[in-house]
Amino acid sequence: MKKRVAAVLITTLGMTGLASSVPVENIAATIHNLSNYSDPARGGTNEICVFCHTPHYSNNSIGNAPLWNKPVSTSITFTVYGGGSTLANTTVGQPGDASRACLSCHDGVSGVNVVINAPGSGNINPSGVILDYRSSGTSSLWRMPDSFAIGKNYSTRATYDLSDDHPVGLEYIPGRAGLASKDKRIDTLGWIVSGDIDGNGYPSIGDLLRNGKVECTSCHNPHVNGVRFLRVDGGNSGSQLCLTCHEK
Ligand code: HEC
Ligand code: HEC
Ligand code: HEC
Ligand code: HEC
Ligand SMILES: [Ca+2]
Ligand SMILES: [Ca+2]
Ligand SMILES: [Ca+2]
Repeated sequence: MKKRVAAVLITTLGMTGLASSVPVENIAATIHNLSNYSDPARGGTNEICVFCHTPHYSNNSIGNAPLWNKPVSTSITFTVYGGGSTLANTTVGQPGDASRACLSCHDGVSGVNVVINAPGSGNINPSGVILDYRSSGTSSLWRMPDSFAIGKNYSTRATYDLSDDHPVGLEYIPGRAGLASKDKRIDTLGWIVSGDIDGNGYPSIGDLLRNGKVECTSCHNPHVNGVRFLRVDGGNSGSQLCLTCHEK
């Protein structure tokens, strides 16, 4: 009898989506709180969002990166995964805007400490104002260390190289590479999404895509206080992140 009650309870919780928790957005507590390493006395700031977003004079040439406060070179050509196609012959294009936003720090070339609109009256420059970060002061760029510079090739150190990374800038075609339906529900699997992007009424794989494509923000959420900014609770434990899309 007791067992039965427990089973009913679990089912009810599962139905309301409470059974598995989703990661919490609390950027202040993460390594993306760059203000922890920025000294206002050396031209830095105690603001958090400003390293990526600004209320005014934002970079509106880059979609899917809201109120973006960094210069982003959309003209740079990256070496892409698989020479431009996967085993299943899906075309791998240049990284989309959402990925370019991450790469504006994670390419290993651009300054992590460069913004368009710095805190305080004025101090705006579309090609970049330098803020203090990890004692850089305001005259030197602080570039991403190798192990976080996704935009480089880890072995050869070639720049603008995404050939050694999970493909981005490619369409999500269910069935290929064991990919699940875009309508698969994922909050119950511990995922957090950034809105009902595909409009089907609930958190789904379609909400992970940007213009129908896999980008950095499909797997990561830059505000989440969790393992490697991954969108799923507990990170890739048991490869749950991979298995959500690839039913292998
Ligand atoms: C390290 C860079 C970075 C920092 C710092 C950052 N964000 Fe974001 N933010 C992003 C990116 C990239 C996106 C686009 C995410 C996507 O496509 O899912 C985004 C999206 C958003 C969105 C719209 C989509 C959503 O997730 O709701 C809001 C609102 C937002 N950020 C608010 C903030 C606020 C407020 C702060 C400071 C407390 C902040 N962000 C700090 C990178 C950052
Ligand atoms: C404003 C610059 C900036 C932007 C934009 C940015 N990051 Fe970061 N990110 C950092 C810094 C700085 C670190 C820490 C590097 C270090 O510790 O030396 C970091 C670390 C990380 C880490 C490693 C976390 C860990 O626990 O090891 C991941 C994953 C990450 N970022 C993903 C992303 C993704 C995905 C995006 C885009 C949605 C993004 N970042 C955008 C600056 C940025
Ligand atoms: C298909 C999912 C997926 C996509 C797409 C993806 N990542 Fe990741 N990323 C991961 C996982 C999983 C890890 C954790 C790897 C680990 O623990 O070694 C990770 C780790 C990282 C790290 C920490 C370095 C490491 O491996 O320890 C950074 C930085 C990062 N990602 C940035 C990015 C950026 C920038 C993009 C877009 C160009 C991106 N990621 C696209 C899944 C993804
Ligand atoms: C958001 C969904 C998503 C997630 C999460 C995801 N992938 Fe993928 N993956 C894709 C898509 C889309 C493709 C392209 C499939 C195709 O059409 O060939 C792909 C392709 C691949 C391929 C085949 C590449 C080729 O050359 O054919 C491998 C291997 C792979 N992913 C491994 C992983 C691993 C490992 C993880 C977890 C770290 C992961 N994926 C997480 C969407 C995802
Ligand atoms: Ca200003
Ligand atoms: Ca790379
Ligand atoms: Ca949805």
